[in-house]
Amino acid sequence: MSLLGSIISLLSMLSALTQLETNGASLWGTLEAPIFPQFLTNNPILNGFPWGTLTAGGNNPYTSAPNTGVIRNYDFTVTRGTIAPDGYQMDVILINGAFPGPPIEANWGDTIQVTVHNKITGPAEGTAFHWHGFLQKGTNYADGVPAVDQCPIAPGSSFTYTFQAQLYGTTWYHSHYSAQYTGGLLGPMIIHGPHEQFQYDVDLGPVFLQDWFHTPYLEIVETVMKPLAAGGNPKPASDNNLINGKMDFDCSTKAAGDSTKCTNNAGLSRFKFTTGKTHRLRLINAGSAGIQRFSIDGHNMTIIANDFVPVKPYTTQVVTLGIGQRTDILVTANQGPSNSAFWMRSNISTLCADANQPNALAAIYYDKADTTKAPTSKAWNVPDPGTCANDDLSLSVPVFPLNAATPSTTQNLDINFHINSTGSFLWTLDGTSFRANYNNPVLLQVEKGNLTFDPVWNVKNFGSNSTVRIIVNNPTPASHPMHLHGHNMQILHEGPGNWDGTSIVNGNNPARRDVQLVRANGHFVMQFTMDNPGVWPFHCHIAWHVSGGLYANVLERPSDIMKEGKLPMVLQQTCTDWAKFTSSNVPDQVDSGV
Ligand SMILES: *[C@@H]1O[C@H](CO)[C@@H](O)[C@H](O)[C@H]1NC(C)=O
Ligand SMILES: *[C@@H]1O[C@H](CO)[C@@H](O)[C@H](O)[C@H]1NC(C)=O
Ligand SMILES: *[C@@H]1O[C@H](CO)[C@@H](O)[C@H](O)[C@H]1NC(C)=O
Ligand SMILES: *[C@@H]1O[C@H](CO)[C@@H](O)[C@H](O)[C@H]1NC(C)=O
Ligand SMILES: *[C@@H]1O[C@H](CO)[C@@H](O)[C@H](O)[C@H]1NC(C)=O
Ligand SMILES: [Cu+2]
Repeated sequence: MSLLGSIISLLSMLSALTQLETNGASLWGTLEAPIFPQFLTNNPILNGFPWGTLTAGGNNPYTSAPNTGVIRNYDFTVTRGTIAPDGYQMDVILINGAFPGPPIEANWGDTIQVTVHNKITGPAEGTAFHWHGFLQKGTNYADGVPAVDQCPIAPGSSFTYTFQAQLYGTTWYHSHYSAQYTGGLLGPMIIHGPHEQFQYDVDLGPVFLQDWFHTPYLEIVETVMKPLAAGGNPKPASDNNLINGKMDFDCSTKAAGDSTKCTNNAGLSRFKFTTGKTHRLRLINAGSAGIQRFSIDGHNMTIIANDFVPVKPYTTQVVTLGIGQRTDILVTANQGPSNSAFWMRSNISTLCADANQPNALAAIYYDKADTTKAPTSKAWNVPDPGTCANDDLSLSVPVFPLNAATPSTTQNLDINFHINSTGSFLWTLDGTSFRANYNNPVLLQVEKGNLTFDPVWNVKNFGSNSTVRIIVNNPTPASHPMHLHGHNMQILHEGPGNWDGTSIVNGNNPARRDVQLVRANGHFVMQFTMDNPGVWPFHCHIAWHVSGGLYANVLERPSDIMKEGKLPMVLQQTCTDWAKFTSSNVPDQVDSGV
């Protein structure tokens, strides 16, 4: 019997563990989870739209964010903890005791303010939080990448991030300190905005898809970075796949490791559908390595946004998400009577990542279904094409059209790897394997007018170009979800081999998003408008690949960074606090640092 088969045969919808034991102080995955909007105490949605007459199709999202003047405050306390999301007990790091972390909710144009208290002890560890996909126009310093925007938040210290929700839709936040987010520091973000091109009845909120490892993250990073001859392995296999932080695990398999830590039937995530109504689900691949193929038995999905970009609605049975990518879908509960139940599935593509138990399940119950019973629905038969690529680029047509302007500069940034002289496997972008200097953030150095960088910081200075086109050739046997901070990339082309130098898909309105998969032995071509002075990471979002150096810093309009004036003094304070911490604790930076 397959692993999944044995899990289903063990399956009872009665969990063997409490919610506190599996997910700490989180309600995600339970029938008690809130629907949205929920947390907006001052909720202008209830009495008219805060974005007024702005529409998704009629206003340029990059220049027309409203300024609501509303501040959404969140307070995050980060501590170590022990939970068993899938029944296998793990030492993790938690935000306010919850896994996944608490949702952040705001309206387009609100200011989000999050204070992060680093209470990680035993042992102490730095941290820094990134807000994935936000433009951070005028607030580059709030982007949260250690060694780029700030020094790590030292244990015992706090840091407040303040930035505007300049785009809207679905995203997530996560630690950008080493591979720390894979140990638990992550959570969803929902930004409400105009959606006149589609309507729905119920916003079910985030659906976190996450490959899960039964080894603490730091141990995995050590294995990834170790010389190959000493047991190094740059491709660790995941142990399970979670939906909203939950899945069962079969403790009788040899992957179970320490069986004293393992409990069967930890409990699956459950969702409630209202019969006849249309539901919005916000899919987020928040994992470490695996590509997710998401589907709901018996139901079509209508795709309405990819990353922070509303798209012309299109229908599909399966959607593919690389790490960091989001897809918002609409699903109508019209495939049976009101006591129906169906499986939600998310499969890790095993042709693209090693996974011991790749297939995640969650239960969807129509209103009158018996929630103590497991669904019995059959999966769509849509075989994995095995390309490790995103779905057809031509389908993703932004609601607000922007054409592909002629670039003022074009640069190749090839992906590759090598084994260094001491035997470790390292990834390179444009020939350099990135390594962070936690004590000397790039942005702080640029502000002082020093544009001479350590070569291992892999800084690409694009000066004052208007539009930059980047060709990423990937002659490696692995696919990579490539993420650019501070921008939506226009994705001009994607495919096997090298780019032919001319082909562009939907040139008058190409797809835009902030993460794009480049397939194994393939390429992608993207461009972005240089309208956001700053230092913007461009990197692979596979945790183990960025640990291995698959990362560059895009430097945009440095003279404008200097002109913009002084950075908040609290940034320099992070370095003072970090220097103080490291004078008595020497952190062992085993990986690239980001
Ligand atoms: C799903 O969509 C396809 C078109 O893409 C259509 O032919 C089919 O009838 C739909 N199925 C359901 C169950 O809605
Ligand atoms: C996911 O995996 C299950 C179990 O192997 C399979 O039945 C199903 O068809 C797969 N779904 C997709 C969309 O590949
Ligand atoms: C090779 O890479 C590993 C991992 O980053 C590092 O610890 C080691 O110092 C590197 N060797 C050399 C000679 O730089
Ligand atoms: C500029 O920064 C580089 C890299 O951090 C450093 O080596 C150099 O000394 C700095 N130059 C000046 C003039 O401060
Ligand atoms: C544009 O970018 C290229 C690097 O691709 C750089 O050499 C050039 O100086 C930049 N041009 C301007 C006007 O800054
Ligand atoms: Cu990668």
